[in-house]
Amino acid sequence: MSADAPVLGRTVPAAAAPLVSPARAGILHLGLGSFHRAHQAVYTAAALQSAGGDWGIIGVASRSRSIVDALHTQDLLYSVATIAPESTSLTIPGVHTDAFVGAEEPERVVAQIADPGIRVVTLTVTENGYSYSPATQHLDLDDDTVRADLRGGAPRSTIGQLARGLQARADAGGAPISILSCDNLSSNGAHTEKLIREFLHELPGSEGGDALVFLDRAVSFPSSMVDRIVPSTTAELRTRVSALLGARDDIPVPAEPFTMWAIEDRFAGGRPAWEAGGAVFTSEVGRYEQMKVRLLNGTHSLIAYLGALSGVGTIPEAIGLDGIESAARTVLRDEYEPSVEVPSGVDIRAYESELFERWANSALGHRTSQVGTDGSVKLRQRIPEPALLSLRSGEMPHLIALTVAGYLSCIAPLPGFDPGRHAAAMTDGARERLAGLAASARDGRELAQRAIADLHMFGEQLGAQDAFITRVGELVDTIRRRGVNAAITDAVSASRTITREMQP
Ligand code: CS2
Repeated sequence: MSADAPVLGRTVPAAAAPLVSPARAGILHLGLGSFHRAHQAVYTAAALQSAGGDWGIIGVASRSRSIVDALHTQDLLYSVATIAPESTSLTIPGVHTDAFVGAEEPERVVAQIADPGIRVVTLTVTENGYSYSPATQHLDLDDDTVRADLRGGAPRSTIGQLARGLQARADAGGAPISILSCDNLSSNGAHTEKLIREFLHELPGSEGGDALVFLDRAVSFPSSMVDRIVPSTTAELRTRVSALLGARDDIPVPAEPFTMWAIEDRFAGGRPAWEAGGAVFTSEVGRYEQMKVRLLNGTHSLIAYLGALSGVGTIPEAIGLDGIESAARTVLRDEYEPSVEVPSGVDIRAYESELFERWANSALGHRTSQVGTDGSVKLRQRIPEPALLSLRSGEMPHLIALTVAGYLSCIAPLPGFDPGRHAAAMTDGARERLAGLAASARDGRELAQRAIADLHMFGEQLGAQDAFITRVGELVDTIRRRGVNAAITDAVSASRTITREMQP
């Protein structure tokens, strides 16, 4: 496709037409990244196609002007490229009615939340975006942005924007609304509600009082579990999609064919018919979250760190290595699965074998560095509880320990160890701090002690488990001295020994 091809837009003929073209918005979405565009946007388009309704989406990018500019240039259209191993198909959801940058127009975020036409606010702001302090287990009152938001003025944090928006909505008549978190956090609805309430309680005097009464009366916070693997877009995909489309699309989103959304059906102000796109409304969202965050995400982290340390750039390449596949099967069956209550009607064996097919989708090109990014926040959701369950029943979770050892080796390599370029490409808010600890650590045990026990990276309870910390330290040393394959063999065979000993 030549650079002067027509740019995708509502009046530009293209091989795929937008599925819908809503006149009015009913949803405000915070976090206009690729995941939202390949997930909630697609479900919302299906809902509008099947049942209509004023459920267009106003998309708010936290900081990125480039996505907002590109969307406006393309009449708010973009394609989702569904990439199966043998074929790629294109869909243009067409559900967005506007887009802007939250950091540039925070007052507009507040005004939109107050607008009675908006009845659902959806969020994909990542695990990092909730201003939550794991140390206090409350809203992070040491965070400068949160403190500034509490003092007044235009709010910059997501929780500040939501709380100020709900205050303004209460003042404007208090029409019912739902706040729907779509991030990989357990009990994400209750978590979001707790943080917003804490923000309102922290306001001086009785300033937050009316909003708190409004929350009791007319605001709901359903939990939801979201699932679809969405890699970062690439120049190659832009070219391929533009050629298939016959029009230039600068912001296509690649996604796997699999998609899942489990939602608690508690919507104070109504909701789109998302079931038309296959969403499951269920009272068992907690079970779905647990299953997904541990089996998919927990194992994904293991594959990403071991893969990067093996020198491979993508998840399919990593799971294609025998040692990593065997480590992934072992962690799933022996360490994650026993900690999960399977939702009714889900066939866990089928779910697991589908996971291996999804990870092996080589056409998708999902990068180990993408999954390995932000491990300091992601792993906290994925590993402490299953690890503690194993430890309390007298077993060592060797593969979870290996996941942590892989993470530390990638982000905080001990002096003299080079984890390679895929590990170097992982970004992490804790990298500098951990690298500082690693620089003066004598060995893996000392590094693990500092990260897990002193810093409480995975919470206080795991920080008190000496045997686990020692095991992580040993595996860090094995990776450094004998290589990642030796560490995989060691962890998998130690885990098999336990399993055999337990058999009658
Ligand atoms: C991945 C997830 O980057 C990661 O940590 O585990 O983004 C994963 O691809 C999605 O949760 C799949 O739904």
